[in-house]
Amino acid sequence: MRLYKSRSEIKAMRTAAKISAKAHQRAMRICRPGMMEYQLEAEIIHECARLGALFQAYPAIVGGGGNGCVLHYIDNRDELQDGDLVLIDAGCEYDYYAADITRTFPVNGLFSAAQRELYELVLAAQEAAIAQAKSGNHWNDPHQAAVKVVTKGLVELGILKGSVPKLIKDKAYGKYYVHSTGHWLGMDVHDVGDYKIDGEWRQLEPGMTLTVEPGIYIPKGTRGIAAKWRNIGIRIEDDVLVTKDGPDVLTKDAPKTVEEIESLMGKLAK
Ligand SMILES: [Mn+2]
Repeated sequence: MRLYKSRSEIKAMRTAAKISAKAHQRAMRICRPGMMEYQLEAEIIHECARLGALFQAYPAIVGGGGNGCVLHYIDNRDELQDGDLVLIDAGCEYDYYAADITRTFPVNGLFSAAQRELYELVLAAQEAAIAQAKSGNHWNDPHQAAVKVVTKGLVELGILKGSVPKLIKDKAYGKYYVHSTGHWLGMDVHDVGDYKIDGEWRQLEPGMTLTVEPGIYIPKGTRGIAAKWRNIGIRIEDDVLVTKDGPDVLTKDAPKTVEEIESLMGKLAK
């Protein structure tokens, strides 16, 4: 029952998504080097509460620099450094329904060349994955689409070496892409429902809602790659409703292109 959302459930999820997207916008607008991670968390909570969502769906993750590589980092107690990215995974609950959004953006408002290259790779992977979140496809199709884009991109950037099909087969991307691409979303942030039926990936059907959230994580001590790639954790996560007309991105109000982010943060002409 919880896997197939009714019209009123979708309405609540849309509201949770819209409020959470506004909270991410607020964090981007306010972020400055020298702020503390918990101060951005406070801005997220403030904006959600201001818009009528008094509860977060889960503890917010606000990780600057290498903290963005720690998957369930909720300490949120470090200072945000000039030149680093910050990863925020936060969403509110509205009428008992959850939103779950991740955005990654530069603390100072401007991506470095290396950050931008990796960011645009994750974004391309996410867009490819979202395009596969459609009725009739299987649960794992978005993940496979993301893996393909990430692997090809990491080879082009010189971070992985070898043939793309072989690297995919060997799961070589797994060194940097350390989780899967999503989960069911609803009353719980990781909602109930089977991902496989009789050992086969389940088919996506209208009314199902899932997250699409590829990421690339390159911690400080990573060996064998150029220094410019290190200390970078990037994840981009949206909430998608499967409809008969294709994927409906409920969280599209949270900026995610480089231009949208730099413009909102005041580094590009409006
Ligand atoms: Mn998630």
